[in-house]
Amino acid sequence: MNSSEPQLDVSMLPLMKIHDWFDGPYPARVRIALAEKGMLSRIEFVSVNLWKGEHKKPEFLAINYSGTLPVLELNDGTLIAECTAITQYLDVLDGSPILTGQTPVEKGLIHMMTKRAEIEFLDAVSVYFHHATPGLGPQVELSQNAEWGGRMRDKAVRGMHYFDSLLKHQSFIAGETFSMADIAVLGGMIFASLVKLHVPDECKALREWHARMQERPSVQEWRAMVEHGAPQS
Ligand code: GTS
Repeated sequence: MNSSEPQLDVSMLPLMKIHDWFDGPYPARVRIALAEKGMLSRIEFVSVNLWKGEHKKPEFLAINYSGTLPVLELNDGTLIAECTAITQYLDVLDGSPILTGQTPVEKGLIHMMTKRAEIEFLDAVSVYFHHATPGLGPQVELSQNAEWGGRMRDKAVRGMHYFDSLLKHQSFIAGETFSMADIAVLGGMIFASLVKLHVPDECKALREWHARMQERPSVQEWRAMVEHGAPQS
């Protein structure tokens, strides 16, 4: 947003709901985006317990056909799933800071790199978790394919090398500005850490970027929410 444009008074926004699970890597993406925008106070979090398989129950599938978290619920009942779509919605509500790009080129590059972060890294770690580890447990993981999960683990490690190669020449994942694409790779790093998938020592640029990301107030706010622990249910 240009400094000449009026800033949105976030406190005037109606309350919105986010259906998510407090320490999930995908939920982290939206929580970090909300913290970047100073919008956490406008959100009521509704817990969907992944470990109990609540996201696969008919009541939740009516909210999100894909049976995944997070989902944004607006006051009028509109439901927006998919981290990218939610971030895009929040960005249009309040352009400070912009996370999805200002110019057509920035928007295109950020969208591309976010998708790449998902395909090459975050989603691959997720498939590894669900298929080649106990995942969410036998009550939830009803059809596993360990061989495919193992291949996705290898893909995720290749993805880490790819992002490392980019970060040798630029400050952020989609160029010189922090964006939704950085948050998507952060989601991958959060998931990798949960499943103990080590970032290769030689990926120095990726490690340096990750350390820099930990200094952002939004990431610290997210971490504090996680450390606060699971909500009572
Ligand atoms: N493409 C979706 C998005 O971007 O929102 C993926 C969402 C997703 O996979 N969310 C995870 C989920 O619901 C949440 S978490 O694992 O990060 O906590 N996983 C449950 C499952 O059974 O796949």
